[in-house]
Amino acid sequence: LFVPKKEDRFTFGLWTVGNPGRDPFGLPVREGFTPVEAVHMLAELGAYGVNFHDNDLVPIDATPAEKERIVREFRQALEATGLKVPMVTVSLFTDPIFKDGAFTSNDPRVRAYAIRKTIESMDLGKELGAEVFVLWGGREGAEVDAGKDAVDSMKRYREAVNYLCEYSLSQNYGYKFALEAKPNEPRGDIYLPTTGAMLGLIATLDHPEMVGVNPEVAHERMAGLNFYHAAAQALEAGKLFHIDLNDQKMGRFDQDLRFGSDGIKEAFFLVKLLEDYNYKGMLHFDAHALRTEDRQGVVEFAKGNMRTYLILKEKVKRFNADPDIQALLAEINGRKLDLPGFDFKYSPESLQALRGMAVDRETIGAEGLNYEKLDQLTMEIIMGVR
Ligand code: GCO
Ligand code: MN
Ligand code: MN
Ligand code: MN
Repeated sequence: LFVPKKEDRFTFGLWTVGNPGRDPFGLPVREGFTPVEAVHMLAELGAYGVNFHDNDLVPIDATPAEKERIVREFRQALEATGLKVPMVTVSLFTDPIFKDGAFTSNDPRVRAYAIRKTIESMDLGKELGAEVFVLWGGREGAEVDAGKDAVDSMKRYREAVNYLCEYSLSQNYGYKFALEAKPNEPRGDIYLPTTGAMLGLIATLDHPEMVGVNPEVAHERMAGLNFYHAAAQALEAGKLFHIDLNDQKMGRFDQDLRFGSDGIKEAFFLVKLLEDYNYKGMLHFDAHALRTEDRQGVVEFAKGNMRTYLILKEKVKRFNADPDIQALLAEINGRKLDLPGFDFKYSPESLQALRGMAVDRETIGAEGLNYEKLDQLTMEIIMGVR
């Protein structure tokens, strides 16, 4: 029970299980899993794939011969285990050249280098079969607004994404780009801080159909937002190309906690959204094992993410099949209330019906909605007594 299978489409970043437990205050506490070790460990646990930033696999200063050897050994591990690489991304934040941004840097040399580094990552990703390319603008932001014009930054960001779309088209790569928002960390303020902001930008691109979002639980919660709502908006817009699952306490530093380990109720509604609406993309865990853990703890962490998803999926089934809950929902949501001549679509006739409609404000305003009971029943499902 709750044992992950390939069909569950669970993926992890090389940077997640590879994390040696370094933080801004402390040194590494363990050996992170190398790319080849990560592939074997994750395959054994039943994951579907691994994703990476260019430099999680190939160091930024690798020679062509080193790169060739690293990619060959990685590919052999993939072939031996059947693990896939569904998504690739690019580090535009680690190297000092990106200290004031990549696509939004004031320095055109940095912007050009960032685009070149990204297209080289796209090439690498294609070699390994990736279909989604994530762009997380970790350094695209500012602490000193006097130094960077936020309007220019939007124009530069758009220009870069347009360039990348054209490149993908020119090479017949067929990539879907997924833009990942985050409000802050590592910058004081990151541009395009929320999934909603990304959706707004996408509509202004040359090829909006090629670009969607990669929302992350922790990032919306850092901004004090409801992640389930953000993901729902993206899904409804046909833009949920990828998703970063993890967990986070509101108002804290970027925690990257194991999925479902903090906000279990929101995690439940997220899983319900993804399952009820048949999300077909990857279920990617962008989380890190706690710094208290050794390598065995990292394995437990990886298992725990997937297990929690599968448990919540089972809870969603229970919720959807619960007769008391369904009866309540039918009462709350499913009442057939006829509004003669009016159907929420504008026409002169519907307008006339709307104007003439009798509305009993006081009766409607006084109706109880039974949400207390519904919410308690939901909690009892989650807590495991229903
Ligand atoms: C973070 C981000 C990153 C990105 C990754 C993919 O908070 O550090 O979530 O982990 O997801 O860089 O582009
Ligand atoms: Mn994150
Ligand atoms: Mn993080
Ligand atoms: Mn992420």
